[in-house]
Amino acid sequence: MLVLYFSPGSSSLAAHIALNETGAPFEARPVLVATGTRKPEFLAINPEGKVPSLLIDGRLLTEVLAILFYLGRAYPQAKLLPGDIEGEAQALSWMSFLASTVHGARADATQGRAAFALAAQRLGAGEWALGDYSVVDIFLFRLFWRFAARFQFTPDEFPNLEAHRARMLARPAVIKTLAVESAIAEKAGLTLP
Ligand SMILES: N[C@@H](CCC(=O)N[C@@H](CS)C(=O)NCC(=O)O)C(=O)O
Repeated sequence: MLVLYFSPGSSSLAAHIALNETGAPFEARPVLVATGTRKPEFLAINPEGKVPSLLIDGRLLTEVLAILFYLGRAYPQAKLLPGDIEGEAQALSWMSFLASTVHGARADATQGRAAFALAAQRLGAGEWALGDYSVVDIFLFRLFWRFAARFQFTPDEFPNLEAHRARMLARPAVIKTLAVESAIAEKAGLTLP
């Protein structure tokens, strides 16, 4: 049994999309950043007070990178990770870069631009980060979707990241996840992204 604790539009969006991509049954439990994540009930589940938090048969798994890796490996039929060791290592390299360099630059527009310039360079002219669609694309999408809006990137700044975001927004799992999260955000008076 999988349970995902998420807050609309936050880091947990990547895990939520990946779960919908796998087709696995899961329960999604909303917990709003900064209010819900600091409540004792949630800290009893994850003392770090962060989303995403995934329970796998009651066992806690945290960190976007680890959850995406787990889902990619646990549901191979969804083809969210390459099947060879070098491909998997490339996925971990990309996701480590996204979790540290890109997510780490979220508080500052200048650093954010520099980080996304590196991400754009990594992506290059390809449709997907690793050639075929993978969890890396989900992670990259969530960060660009959120921070392009926050930093007010113009459409010509990162054309390949814009095109990647458009490809992602056409995927049924992304459409479904954003519909669920937008409805919860609206009720809470939040706007996405
Ligand atoms: N390194 C963590 C970062 C997760 C994170 O920063 N989550 C934020 C939302 S984007 C959060 O839960 N904040 C709630 C809080 O600090 O109270 C990961 O990759 O999962």
